[in-house]
Amino acid sequence: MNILEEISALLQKGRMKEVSALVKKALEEGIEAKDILEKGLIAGMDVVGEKFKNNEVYVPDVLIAARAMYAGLDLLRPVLASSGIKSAGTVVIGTCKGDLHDIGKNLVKMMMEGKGLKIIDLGVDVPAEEFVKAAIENDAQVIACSALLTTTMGEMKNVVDKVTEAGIRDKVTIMVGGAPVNENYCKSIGADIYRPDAASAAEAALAACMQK
Ligand code: B1M
Repeated sequence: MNILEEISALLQKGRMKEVSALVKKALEEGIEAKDILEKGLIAGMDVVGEKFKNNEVYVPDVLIAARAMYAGLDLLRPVLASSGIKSAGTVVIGTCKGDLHDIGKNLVKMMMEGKGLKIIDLGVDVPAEEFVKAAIENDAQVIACSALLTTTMGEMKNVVDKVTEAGIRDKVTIMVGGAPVNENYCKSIGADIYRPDAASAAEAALAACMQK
């Protein structure tokens, strides 16, 4: 097993300290930060995402793996920034106005980061206007809205309307998700993508960024 495969394997087990040490070692050995990111950290997070989708691992496993990913990312970030490597795309994410549930949203965010996307996390209780403002300011390709309450998913329609009003509808893909949301709802409000879980949401966001 080479060092990048080792990083991937340790990340999958959530071994934060070892991931951090091996990322440092890989940098010292002159391995490119981009390769450490893609073939080590992202590759490991992809496996975790797939297992999570198939119910082979659960929320705590993903959170622990994500913590290991962040430990590695912290070391790579300055190197990636100075080498001018661009992220795969930008996603504005948040939980809709009135809604304080953020565990699922954070999982989606972590999986997206694991795909090499830049994430602007607006947190919880986010009104439609804030999604649109952040998308414009950050030149985002995707707005990702999470809702866990039937009483707050309506804000997703407002996001679609505000994006249209702002004249950026053709520039931004609107993704929706969360327990009460489904494909029919997504279509009925004119959003673009519904995904039921964090791993498939991250895959779809990456694909959407590539198309824009
Ligand atoms: Co609340 N809560 N809660 N709650 N809570 C639910 C959602 C509920 C179903 C419980 C129940 O009644 N059985 C119910 C909603 C009913 C409804 O509207 N249909 C409910 C309620 C009613 C409430 C309050 C109103 C309770 C009260 O005060 N009377 C209140 C509302 C507060 C508010 O938001 N304004 C409330 C409060 C809370 C806590 C604060 C205590 C806490 C949240 C803590 C936090 O998030 N920081 C909480 C919790 C933990 C839950 C349950 C138990 C768990 C939710 C969760 O985190 N699941 C939930 C019941 C349940 O689901 N069993 C419940 C794990 C998480 C990984 O799943 O978020 O679905 P989920 O995310 C998944 C997918 O949905 C998807 O990917 C994730 C991972 O694969 N996904 C996306 C999520 N967002 C996505 C976005 C995407 C794509 C995929 O693209 C953009």
